[in-house]
Amino acid sequence: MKEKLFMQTILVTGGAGFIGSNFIRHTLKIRPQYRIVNLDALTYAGNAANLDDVGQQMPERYRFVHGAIGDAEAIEQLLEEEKPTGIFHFAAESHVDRSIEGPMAFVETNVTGTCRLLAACHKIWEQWGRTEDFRFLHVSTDEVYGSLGATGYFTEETSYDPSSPYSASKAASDHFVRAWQRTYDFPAMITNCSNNYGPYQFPEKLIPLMILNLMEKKPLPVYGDGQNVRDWLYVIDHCEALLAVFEKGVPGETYNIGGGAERKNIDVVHRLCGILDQRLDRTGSQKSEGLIEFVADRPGHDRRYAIDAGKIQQALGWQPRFQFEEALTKTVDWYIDHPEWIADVRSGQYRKWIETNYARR
Ligand code: NAD
Ligand code: TDX
Repeated sequence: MKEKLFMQTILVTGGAGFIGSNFIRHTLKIRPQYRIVNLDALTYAGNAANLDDVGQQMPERYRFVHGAIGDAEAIEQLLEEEKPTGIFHFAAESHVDRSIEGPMAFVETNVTGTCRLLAACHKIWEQWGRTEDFRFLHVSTDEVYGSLGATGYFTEETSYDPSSPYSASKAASDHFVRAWQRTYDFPAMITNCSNNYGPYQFPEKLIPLMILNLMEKKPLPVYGDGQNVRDWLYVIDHCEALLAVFEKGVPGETYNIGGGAERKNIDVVHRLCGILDQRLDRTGSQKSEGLIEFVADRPGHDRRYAIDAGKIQQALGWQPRFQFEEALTKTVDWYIDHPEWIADVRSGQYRKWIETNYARR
């Protein structure tokens, strides 16, 4: 992609969620050439307050638009109005356990929603005369590859073999993105990354759930035998990898992004107990390990994920900068330092904030 000397607008979908909000905050900090429009439907996982300070500090570089990726007409209108040079597509239903309880929302948002977004973007890109520098970056997951045994890594050539309704819906969305690229030459790229952790993550995912439960001295539910392995990626490393793909990646290509930090769930939980005990001065009988409870396993629970990130490292020069133990401690400290964020999320107050601040387009 050619370097541009003027300010460019990029469109982010799902920017009020965990990764999207970190992406917007970090990108505005390290890339002065970007202005960001954030389109988010504000589902239970969207918290517009995640970017409240950004909106106040740089209103000229950040715009929030309340809307859904499935609303093709609104998307087309927004594209015409903003003329973005690219799209980072984060918006999704993202939690595996919720997909087991209610799969249809995952089909509607991740599959149908992504297709409607693709169709709208493709239509407008054609109207613009197939702008050469336009890029559509689809943010996906390593869960599309299914489960690994004790050895081996996911590469970009690994066959798709999703286990949960969530991962099946993400796999379907990846196939549609590829179809739009191959059929219409639409300049799309796909990234498949491992488990992210960091600030602003909704406390339904393992790490923030355990941190909040530890702070509140609640039980720590570990599924099955706790021996499942995840490859942890600090969210800022992920954001920098996405920028590298957007700026230097090749349309039609897929890039795997991993943190190179494979850990068993039970080891992550023990580590969190250690960090929280140290931070909250819990010693002797106050120590947190006693809160660990092994509970029924997740149905279809993938045993191990591990990413081979060789392609993005060699082709685009991206490497993770953060070590797991150091970034995990940084993450715990962020939650300890943000009691209001936790109180709003725990009480549901963050939803009321949204209702009073934004009206649906
Ligand atoms: P999240 O659940 O925290 O946020 C999702 C955001 O999308 C929310 O702000 C929500 O309001 C918004 N959204 C949902 N439906 C929408 C719709 N129809 N239209 C517009 N906005 C909508 O998710 P996350 O953890 O930040 O994940 C972001 C993306 O990264 C997802 O596509 C997910 O599949 C992918 N991913 C996440 C991880 C991870 O560890 N969290 C790992 C790999 C891939
Ligand atoms: O309470 C829990 N106890 C537990 O043992 C929870 C919530 C999870 N787990 C286990 C299940 C997994 O082995 O911890 C591991 C991580 O679970 P999640 O945080 O739910 O993540 P995972 O299912 O691995 O999926 C995540 O990474 C890939 C994201 O939610 C996805 O959006 C992403 O695509």
